[in-house]
Amino acid sequence: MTAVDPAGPERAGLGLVRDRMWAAVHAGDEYRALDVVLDALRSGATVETVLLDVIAALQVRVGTEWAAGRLTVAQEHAVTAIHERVIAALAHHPDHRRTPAAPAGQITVACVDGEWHALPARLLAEVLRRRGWAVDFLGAHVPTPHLIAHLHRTGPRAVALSSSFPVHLPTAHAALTACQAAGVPVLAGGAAFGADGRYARALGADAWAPDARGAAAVLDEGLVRPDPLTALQAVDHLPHLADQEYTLVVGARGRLVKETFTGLEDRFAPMRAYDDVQRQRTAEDIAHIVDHLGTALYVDDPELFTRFLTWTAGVLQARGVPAVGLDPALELLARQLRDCPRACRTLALARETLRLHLPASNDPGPGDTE
Ligand code: B12
Repeated sequence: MTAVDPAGPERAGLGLVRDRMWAAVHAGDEYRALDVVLDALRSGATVETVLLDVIAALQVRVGTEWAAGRLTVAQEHAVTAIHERVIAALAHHPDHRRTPAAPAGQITVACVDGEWHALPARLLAEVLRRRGWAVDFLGAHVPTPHLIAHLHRTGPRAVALSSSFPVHLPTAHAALTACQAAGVPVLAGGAAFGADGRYARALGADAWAPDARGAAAVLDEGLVRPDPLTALQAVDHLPHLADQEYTLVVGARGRLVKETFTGLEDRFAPMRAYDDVQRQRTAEDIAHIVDHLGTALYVDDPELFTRFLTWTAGVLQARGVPAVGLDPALELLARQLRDCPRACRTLALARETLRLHLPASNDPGPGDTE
């Protein structure tokens, strides 16, 4: 006799909804996408399931497809835009709108300054609303002074601070410390804080959750209001920053990018044939590498840098760009930062990992690199 998985039929049903939704958004058909969602709700799915197990899951798929070179940037934008409009349509749909008579409390949901990934925060905001919270959703890229002014004006129970791209972690640290100094506890979340929330803890957030359901559970339990004075003293709780390496890398960012780019033209032969667009992309890639190096130094975690490099190598390979060009770039950076032991260790670990990671087929052959 075979065991019956009680969640099986629902999982199978959701798989079908995701497939139909993917077909609709991939075709750029917003109306069909909304129909798919409304059908799913009529068949018994909850709005929260649609938000998290259909839309969020497909956003992750968008990322995977784009990284693999199977979706263009424009297609990624189009799919995200349709999802945003479907979320808005659901929030305002007369059958599914939810305005709690007596809200559980006020929560501010905001993205860190510089953070353009608003959709993860939007999903969180909608889930919290449906769980009974009154939510101020401030969207992408919220400058910290404006966030603090908003907190003083509205006095929420907590701030849910969202960040998806790790380079925003130093800014997130300043933002969360400022919120705590204003007496408002911070729940941190989003991919930037690490799959296990390690950077939320390192930066002193009051709490972290992996997803919107987890966030709702944390808020239901309640967060203690931080003592503003303790929050300000905790700014110093990253003792490794005393070596000034982070400050140096951020301060020298422009020069590091420029000299690495120029050096790469000498050291990496395929680059000499690059057209203007490819040269521009290379400069952007180097800038992202320097920014991630700075962030890894800030949180004192070389693995943050290695993860980004491995990801970058995968993206380059999917586009037929020789990822072996990353090694000379890292070596050039190490030379410029030879007086910074933590930076050199971080760069060495990334180079070692890339050597193990890159398949032999990526070798451009003798004479191509010098
Ligand atoms: C759409 C998208 C964009 C859009 C965002 C539009 C928008 N309105 O949000 C745009 C075009 C702006 C964009 C820009 C960039 N993006 Co982008 N983007 C994505 C994509 C495909 C989907 C994002 C998304 O909606 N995710 C889905 C949600 C559901 O994510 P989620 O993290 O699981 O969210 C849940 C939890 O994290 C949690 N949560 C979220 N916030 C919070 C907050 C709190 C307090 C709590 C408790 C929980 C919580 O709850 C959510 C729901 O359960 C991702 C791929 C991916 N895997 O996410 C890439 C991705 C995040 N982007 C990436 C990159 C590189 C960039 C750019 C640097 C590209 C570039 N070269 O310019 C820029 C950076 C912009 C910036 N400065 O912030 C990379 C990051 C890689 C890395 N190593 O970190 C990714 C992973 C792409 C990939 N294919 O691998 N991007």
